[in-house]
Amino acid sequence: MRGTGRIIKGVGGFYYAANGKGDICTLKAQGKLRRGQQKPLVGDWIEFEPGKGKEDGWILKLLPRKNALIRPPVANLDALVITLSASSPQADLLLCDRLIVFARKNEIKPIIAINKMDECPDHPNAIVNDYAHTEVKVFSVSAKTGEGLDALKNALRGMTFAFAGQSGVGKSSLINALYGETQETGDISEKISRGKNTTRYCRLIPLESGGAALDTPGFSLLELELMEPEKLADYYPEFSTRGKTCRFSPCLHVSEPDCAVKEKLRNGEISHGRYDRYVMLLNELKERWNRRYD
Ligand SMILES: Nc1nc2c(ncn2[C@@H]2O[C@H](COP(=O)(O)OP(=O)(O)O)[C@@H](O)[C@H]2O)c(=O)[nH]1
Ligand SMILES: [Mg+2]
Ligand SMILES: [Zn+2]
Repeated sequence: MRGTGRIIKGVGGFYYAANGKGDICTLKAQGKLRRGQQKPLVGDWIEFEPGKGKEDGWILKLLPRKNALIRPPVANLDALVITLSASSPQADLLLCDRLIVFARKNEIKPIIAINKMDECPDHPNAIVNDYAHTEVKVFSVSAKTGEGLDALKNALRGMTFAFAGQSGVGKSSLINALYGETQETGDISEKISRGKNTTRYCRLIPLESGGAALDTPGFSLLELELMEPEKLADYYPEFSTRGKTCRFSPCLHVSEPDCAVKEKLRNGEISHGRYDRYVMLLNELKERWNRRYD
């Protein structure tokens, strides 16, 4: 009997789909899909025909996607929890901003979790202030003591989300603390991923609350998708200057005179840290944009 479900894992041409009743089916993609170059992704909602007995079933159709990422290869992601550490490793805010742009460009909601609060005697105000006007919610948490986890869990309820950020910030520990022992932490996972050739593996963990957690190592090394440099500011809501406009259009908000964004920066409505990192990402994009036909 036909059913609808969601792909939670893909390995060597086989897909594993959950049908929402706790059953997992092993499926193959129909030739029709492959010929149409519609490669099923983890996270895809599908129509499928389960196999009879021990046979594998077939994916019949991919349902429309909200988004589809190339790296990691996943569809229909709702939120990205950008994880920082309040102690070590030192928070990489350039990576954080890169991930925010990446998320927004793909219609994924960015959320910041500052983990290891148990090791931080003072509240990490600098980071919180830096993101005050960015429309990114910041949660201070500890996977070790459980501090702040309920609030984060509530914010993620019903969503399909992934944790991203530097190695060692506590992504795996947070997923474990939030949803039970679903993955390996620290050097165990590193040994496993080095041992097998599974650096690209990616798996969705369906949650009782209805959402799903994506378990993937694939978000940390990230180059922004190439875009016109002048588009970068569109992903910084705090740069929006309702009413006032920059004298030049387009304006990159760097050295142009009468720039409304720089005025906001002078008035303290944009954080200097965010702005300085915007200029770094902008320069990187400009350079790649100029070389795009090389
Ligand atoms: N003190 C403290 N240590 C933590 C916390 N969360 C994770 N760790 C430790 O940080 C290290 C890296 O954690 P892991 O979850 O593997 O990080 P990942 O690489 O981001 O997945 C491990 O030794 C964890 O025990 C926390 O909230 N507090
Ligand atoms: Mg990990
Ligand atoms: Zn400007």
